[in-house]
Amino acid sequence: MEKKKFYITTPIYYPSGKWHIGTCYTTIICDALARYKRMQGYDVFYLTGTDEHGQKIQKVAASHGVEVKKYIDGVVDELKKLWDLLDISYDKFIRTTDEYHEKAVQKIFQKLYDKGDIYKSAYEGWYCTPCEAFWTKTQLVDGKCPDCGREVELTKEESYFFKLSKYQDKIQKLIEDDKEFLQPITRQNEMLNNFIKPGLQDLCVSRTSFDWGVKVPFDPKHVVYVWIDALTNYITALGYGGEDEELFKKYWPADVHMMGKEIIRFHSIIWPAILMALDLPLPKKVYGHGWLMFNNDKMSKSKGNIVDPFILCERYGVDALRYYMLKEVPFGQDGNFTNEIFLKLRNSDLANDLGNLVSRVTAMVSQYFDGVIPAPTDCNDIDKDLIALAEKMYPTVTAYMDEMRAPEALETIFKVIQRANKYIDECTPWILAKSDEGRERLKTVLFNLCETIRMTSVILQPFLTQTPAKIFEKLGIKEGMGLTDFDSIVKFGAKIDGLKVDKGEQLFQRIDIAKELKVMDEILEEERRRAKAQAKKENEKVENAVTLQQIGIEDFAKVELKVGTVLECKKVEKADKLLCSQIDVGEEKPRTIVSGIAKYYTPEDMVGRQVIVVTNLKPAKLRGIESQGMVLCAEDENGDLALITPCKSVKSGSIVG
Ligand code: ME8
Repeated sequence: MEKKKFYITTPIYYPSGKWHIGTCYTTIICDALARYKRMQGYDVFYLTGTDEHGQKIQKVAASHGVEVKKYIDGVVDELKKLWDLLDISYDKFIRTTDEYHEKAVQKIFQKLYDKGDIYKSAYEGWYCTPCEAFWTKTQLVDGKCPDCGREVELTKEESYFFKLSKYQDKIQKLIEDDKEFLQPITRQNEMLNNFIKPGLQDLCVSRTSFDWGVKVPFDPKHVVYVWIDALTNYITALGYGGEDEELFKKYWPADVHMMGKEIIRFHSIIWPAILMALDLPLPKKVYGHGWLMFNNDKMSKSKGNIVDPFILCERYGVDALRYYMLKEVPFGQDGNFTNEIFLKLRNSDLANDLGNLVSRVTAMVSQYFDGVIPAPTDCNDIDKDLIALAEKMYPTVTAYMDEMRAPEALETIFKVIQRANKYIDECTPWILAKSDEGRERLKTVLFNLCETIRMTSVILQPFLTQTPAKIFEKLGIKEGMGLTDFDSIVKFGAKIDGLKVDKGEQLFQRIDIAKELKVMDEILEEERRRAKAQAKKENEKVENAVTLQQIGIEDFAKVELKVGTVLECKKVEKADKLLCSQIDVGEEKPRTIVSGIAKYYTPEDMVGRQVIVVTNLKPAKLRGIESQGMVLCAEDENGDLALITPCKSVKSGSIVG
């Protein structure tokens, strides 16, 4: 039988390079869903990628003084490393600078133009560059972008327009009639009342004031509006508009477009209208999740929290981060992140509930049955209660995952884990082990516990990508035994007796929270220092880039360079790097010049040497000494420094040039 397909997408990411754990939220939730569906037997296609065109990215690259594509390549590599670190199981990564995508966007634009849904006019209005969004004056809030609150620019350009207004009724009907299309349900009124009912206006879909984008095929001084370029990725990635449309035929329409709530407008209004214009089926669901907040701030500039996913994963494990993200952001609402809640959740759920259960049970199997899981011998009411809960877990979690309620799904699983811990206390294995009769009963108890651990580990696989495999190893479960798939958790009581357990290491070490919070503060301090140094370096780069601009001879002639002879030299007190020299530059009196060369030259090295001096530099005070010029040096990229001297002795004051 042909497998049912499931096509799920994240938005394509701006290559901002500023990744924090909030930006990982969409990919992690999609990953859990994709893995869940794969385990259910669906043929899953999970798409993610990068949104690389537009004015914003062009400006960022220019500020780094780098060619745009080259700059983005580096950032995209970093993003892919991040997804690998987080075990994101995407099937395809699309870049909007991929040639096949650009060509397909041109085809789509042409098609809409030929159909009369795109027409040429002039645009006058407000543009928010950070959001790459157009606004009318009435939509602005206090004259600023209603989405991000930042400054907008008045823009006037000859532009192409998409007839969004033509689709007004159809879009309204879609949102009102198909209750499944836009989720969670609260978003429906938001879109209807704020955007659709007040009237959809035609959308400006081309720009001429910059050129980093897909060129309009029939008018190449225009580039396609970046949101049109970006939204179409969901079909071009499957080959739509290209030579091979097999994947498109197979997977379109998407089952779920997942995104943060700030971009629902684009996905639930503009995107369906484009698809309607292209006569293509609409996605089944557009889901706008809430944000991960840091002290009520969506952005990463949070005070006092580690938000760098690389650091968090390295120190506390990928699963701790995935668990937090999936558990702490409630269905469609915002979640909060603090170092403290993160550590507490890791301790309580992963180290105490799950980790302890596994280590207690494997230790008891080792101690009482030489490490071999015993077969059950009876089944009493306490057993039945545990078994019923474990068997209810899979259908309950599936129902929650169908509604994208990962927190409730995890809560269901952890209730079973907590129930198993309670079961140990109720059954008191350490007392049972003392009598022959008790040892018979103990066989059932330990079998039930191992089976509960196995079943919860099976269903945890889409959420935690590393821990379940470790648990299977501890239980002696190997691939190919049929004990790790969803079919094996429908009924309690798989054939695990006889397997040899291995207690091994703790899954999650308990963390001393007070101590660790201090360590986290130190890490943050170190990060701040590093960021400051990096920013300084970048600024210098930009400054250098400015000075490195070509200059005419008239500019060069403004600099007066002379040969000077060092008459005296001494160290500047309390300044490790500075030397103060008296240098004869052919004037009445020698000049006092302070130079940062003490690490490379001693005062004795300097005296008698000839150097090159910039003699018309404005005097500057260094450590209270007025320096009347600058001695020229060469410095390599390792910071090694050498004085520039004439290669034979010349008269002091000779002009250099
Ligand atoms: O919007 N909490 O890209 P993007 C939760 N290129 N999710 C967050 C978050 C937070 N604190 N911060 C960011 C774009 N995100 C466009 C999409 S699609 C055709 C074009 C989420 O890099 C955000 O909501 O700004 C979005 O889902 C994703 O990160 C990428 O955002």
